[in-house]
Amino acid sequence: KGKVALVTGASSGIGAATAKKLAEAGVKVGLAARRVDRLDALVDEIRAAGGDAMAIPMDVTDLDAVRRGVAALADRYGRIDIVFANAGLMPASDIASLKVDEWHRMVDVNVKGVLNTVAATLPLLQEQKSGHIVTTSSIAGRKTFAGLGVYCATKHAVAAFSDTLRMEVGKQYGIRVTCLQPGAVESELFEHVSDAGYREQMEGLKEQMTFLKAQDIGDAVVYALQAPAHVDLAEVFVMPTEQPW
Ligand code: NJP
Repeated sequence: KGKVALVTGASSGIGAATAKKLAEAGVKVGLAARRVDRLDALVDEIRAAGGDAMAIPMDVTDLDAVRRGVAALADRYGRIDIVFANAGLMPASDIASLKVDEWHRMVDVNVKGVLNTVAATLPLLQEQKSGHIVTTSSIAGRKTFAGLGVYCATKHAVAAFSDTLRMEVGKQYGIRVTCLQPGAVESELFEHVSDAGYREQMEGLKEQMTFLKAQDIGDAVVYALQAPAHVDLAEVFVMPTEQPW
């Protein structure tokens, strides 16, 4: 309660649901993404429910823009306690299809976006000697799946980076790092799949099992954040009960 959070990917899915959960818990939330209309609507929704939030229009691939967004949030609320580096995309395709532009986009958003978000916020947390960074990796950050070669590579990178960060900043600065690893969650993620075959295959998964709701991930994030200061839930792996892989 009374803490300040930056949430990237806040315009939909996991980021939006987590932002709402944080606001309900009394956290002031900076909502970061590119779709400003979505952010403004969420700010209104959070305020109408008695919470506090501000929109931070930014592209996580642009370090200067991320720095400006972080400065605006810190100016407004005086500090930042929670950083949820969550923005990501998953345009599935076979490697042999050579959708190189999509590969680069995934590396830019899923990996560089997380690095930029950490780079822009870490100095503040170090100065405060406190804070909690939550990154969104995936079950694809532990395993590999056909059609998701580059996505898996980006999410493995996020997991490796997060664990190293945890080791480096925990003792020295009292900063906790949690790497979130969701299974299948209802969101707009599949809408980025340009390959018709994989799009159909992924949409078909919804017939096979009950996906997690984005709010379920929000609850898991809040749970990790609320752990006592000496407890770091280093990895939070959240699966639909019916998910067989
Ligand atoms: O997907 P979606 P999720 N700069 O599409 C933002 C991971 N995950 O909530 O900029 C800034 O609803 C985009 O905002 P906008 C997944 O890999 C998911 O499921 O306005 N923001 C939107 O808010 C990802 O890391 C599942 O377009 C950018 C958000 O990202 C995270 O969960 C399973 C951006 C995407 O929201 C959230 O994804 C799993 C940019 N350049 C991991 N590009 C799952 N859903 O099943 C995109 O294991 N965004």
